[in-house]
Amino acid sequence: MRSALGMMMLLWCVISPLSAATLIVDRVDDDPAATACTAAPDDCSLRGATIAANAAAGTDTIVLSAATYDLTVAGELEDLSATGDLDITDDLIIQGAGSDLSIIDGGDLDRVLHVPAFYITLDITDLTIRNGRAESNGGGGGLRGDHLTLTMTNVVVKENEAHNEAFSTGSGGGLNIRHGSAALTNCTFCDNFSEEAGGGGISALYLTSFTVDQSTVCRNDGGGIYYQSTNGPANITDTIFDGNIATTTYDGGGLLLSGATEVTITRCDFIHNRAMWGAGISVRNSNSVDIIDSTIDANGGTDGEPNTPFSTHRGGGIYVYSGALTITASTISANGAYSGGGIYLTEGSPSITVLNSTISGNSADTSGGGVFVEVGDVTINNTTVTGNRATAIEGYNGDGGGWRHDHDSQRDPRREH
Ligand SMILES: [Ca+2]
Ligand SMILES: [Ca+2]
Ligand SMILES: [Ca+2]
Ligand SMILES: [Ca+2]
Repeated sequence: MRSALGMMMLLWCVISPLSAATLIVDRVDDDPAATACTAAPDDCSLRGATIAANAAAGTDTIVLSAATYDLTVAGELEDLSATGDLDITDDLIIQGAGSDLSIIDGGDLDRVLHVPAFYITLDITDLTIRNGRAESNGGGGGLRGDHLTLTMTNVVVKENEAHNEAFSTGSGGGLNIRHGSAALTNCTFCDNFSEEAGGGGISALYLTSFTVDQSTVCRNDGGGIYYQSTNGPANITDTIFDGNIATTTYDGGGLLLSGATEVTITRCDFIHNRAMWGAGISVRNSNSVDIIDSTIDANGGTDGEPNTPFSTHRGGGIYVYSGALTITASTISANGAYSGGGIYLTEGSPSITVLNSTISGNSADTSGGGVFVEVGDVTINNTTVTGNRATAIEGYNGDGGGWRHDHDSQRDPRREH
């Protein structure tokens, strides 16, 4: 007969979770059979470790060396890590040796990482995800997940592609996450591509929390970040959006907010981004958007060919279609567009408040060098508007060098005045 202590120990063993394993990857090939991951050498590939971590209950940790791990087993539309993308179906930590030292390379065969199961927690640290390619299967060339609790720290996501995704869902060349949350710290999302749906770097939809801190979003084609959520706050801090272009969506070169609330952008730089509307930032149907201590400089510009992403039609710095935006202690400078070089407010009757800021050196080829208010309300306080220009190109008047204001939202927008 067992003692009471023995029974308690037995019970403890039954109800306690299995101890999570640390799976040390010790070979760089892509063999799905290398799942043992024991102390013996050469028995643990990254794909094998992923399969083993999925099979064992608990939050396992996969540890990578300073090496390049090429994914070479072709076969997309597969969700058990046997082929194509590495599919993660259980809570997992992936720990690299350094963001530029441990590299997972998708070889353009499929996306790199996929979380096909819901309500997974995934923590990725100190590695690079590159050369993923999502082809008609949900976007997210680097990483794709729904209802995912994602933490990425010191991670580079570059040169991934997403193709043929419907506009309504967003595509996300580097990262596509829907529902759940994402916390991205000291990450780099650069040189990714989204063919149709936006979010060349990141597409983040319906999240309960979205934080981007001390990160770089650069040279993504399809726009830098596409964000849509009314489920919780987004905080983007100390992050640089540089050289992104919205070639496919035409909207929001650096950042596209569409149907978002509680978005706070603090100490960020938006520079050299391009789009047809809102080369730096585009705001559509989004409320409680705050831009604080930020710089929006040298975005947009025109090249004599209107209505291309390389030649900004409206809103070199910021385009606001609808919603409410507050800009505080920020600089909007040297941006260019055909209309509204710095800021353009249009037909959804947005309202913006500009406090303690500078709007300078912006230019329009037609009207509203600094600000063009087609329809909407502007409250401006303690702000410098200086050195902006509206030049007349052929067939247009150049008016409102600093400011052109056509209609307040309360007025009949059809009335000329
Ligand atoms: Ca081993
Ligand atoms: Ca596990
Ligand atoms: Ca998959
Ligand atoms: Ca797969």
